[in-house]
Amino acid sequence: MNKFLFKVFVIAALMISGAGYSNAQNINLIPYPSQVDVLKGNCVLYNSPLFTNHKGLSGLLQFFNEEMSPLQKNSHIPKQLIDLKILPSLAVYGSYELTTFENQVAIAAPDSAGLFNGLVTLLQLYKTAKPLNDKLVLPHLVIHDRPRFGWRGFMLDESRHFFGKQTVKELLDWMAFYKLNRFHWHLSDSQGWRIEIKKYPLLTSIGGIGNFTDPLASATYYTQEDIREIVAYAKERFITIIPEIDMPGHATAANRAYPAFSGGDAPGYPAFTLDPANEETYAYLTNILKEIRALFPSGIIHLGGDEVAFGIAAWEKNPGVARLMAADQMTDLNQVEHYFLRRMADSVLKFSNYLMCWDEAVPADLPVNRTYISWWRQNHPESLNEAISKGYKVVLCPRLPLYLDFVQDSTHRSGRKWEKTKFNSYLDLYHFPENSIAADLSGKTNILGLQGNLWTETVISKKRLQYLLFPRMASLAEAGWTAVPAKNDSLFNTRLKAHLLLYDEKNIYYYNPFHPDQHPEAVDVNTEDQD
Ligand code: TNX
Repeated sequence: MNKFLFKVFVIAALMISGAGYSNAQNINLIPYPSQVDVLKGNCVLYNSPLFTNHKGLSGLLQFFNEEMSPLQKNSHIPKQLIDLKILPSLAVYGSYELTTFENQVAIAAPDSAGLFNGLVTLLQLYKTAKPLNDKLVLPHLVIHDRPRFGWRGFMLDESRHFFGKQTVKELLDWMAFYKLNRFHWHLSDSQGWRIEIKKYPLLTSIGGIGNFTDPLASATYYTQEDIREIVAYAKERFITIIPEIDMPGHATAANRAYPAFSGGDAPGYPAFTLDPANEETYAYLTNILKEIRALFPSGIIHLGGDEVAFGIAAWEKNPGVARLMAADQMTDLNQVEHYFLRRMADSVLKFSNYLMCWDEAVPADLPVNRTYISWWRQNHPESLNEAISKGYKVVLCPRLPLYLDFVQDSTHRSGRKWEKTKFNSYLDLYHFPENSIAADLSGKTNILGLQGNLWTETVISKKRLQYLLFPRMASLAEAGWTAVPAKNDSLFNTRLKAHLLLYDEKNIYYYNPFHPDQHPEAVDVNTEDQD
């Protein structure tokens, strides 16, 4: 071996042993950072909240300190000073550098999102380290980190079942803990309308009644005050909320409240759509969305647009639709569906920066620069390709492997499977998008990122909600953040085992892939014989 090769060999060996050392030293970070250098020596810190002398940055510490306070058994131990620096030279939004040394910690980032991400990394180091007499001994570390995708999302359906403020806040905490930064909130569907609209109070008093398993359950919904509180809570955690008001399908609950705007009944789908031929429908929906816009600073409104086909047969019997088609020379109902979406886009984009739709809307020719597409139909790859080639920005959330209402093991009896056998294991999520047709697209700028979606037809209890989400939220996090070369099943498993202990501490009812019997499947609804 010549000298040069020998050097390369030694450096490679050092790097590999460095990675091994990281794990041995409990660097149980999820998502794993781009680069972790473990240097000689330790960093000894107090097991206590942080403070900074930068007045403008102290708000960033709130999440960290709230998470730390239950761990602090002794109230006399001093707060720990942290050195936070904004360094605009570090280019990627959300990236950071974290150094732990002697008894100090420093985080530098180009923006406050990056500082927050660095603090979350520190929080994970704290939580997975063993305190010794109120002190934490961490290795001397230098971490350079940057996200793979800008959009690292999670969607919760609160129409099918309603979970409420406390649960949503807990989920936002976990999202922040895992550097997930987009919360897509499915607030309306056929089974219930969940957000107060002042101009149309029946949407909640009547539309809020019922859920997927009990159509007579008393009305549940968020008041506008609740929404503001949750939006502020999310903001402290650097999470942007994208509200969804599903239209023109999945609208039965809204139509129960205001039947004048219903598109009519289709077999098996009563009052499923909104009426595309009634001019007043557009004014009504625009008024609703104006109130929504005022509540959500994200400036992105998701209009749904999915599965309209389920209820579209009703439009065949609607004389208004026939007139509309004749007047606009439309030849099929699909064109009417697209006309509806374009009309809504026109009015929404007057007051909202962006709109978002499920991928059925790709052929509708919505404004490309101001529409984001959620690609969910993994069985329609052509829809993703069409979205990309038309220039839409896309969030990847294909059912396989990103739907969290799908079961995570072949033996599970409750939840969805695809074609009776396919399900979404925690490793299937972990390997996204490399294991999908989106693999080649992931470097493209059109891909905003990815998102896991929890539909809640089969989820009534918090126990089951947790069972479906944990540990798959950890997989989702690493899929969204960690660059491919740093993804590794066995190292992920090691780190995940340390995170399962954190779930135990918080009494989370999770699926343990290493000991499936630890928590038997949480079953609210047995779906064994259904699709
Ligand atoms: C399809 S995903 C739906 C939802 C269901 C989900 C169940 C999407 C845009 N529409 O309405 O809840 O499947 O997996």
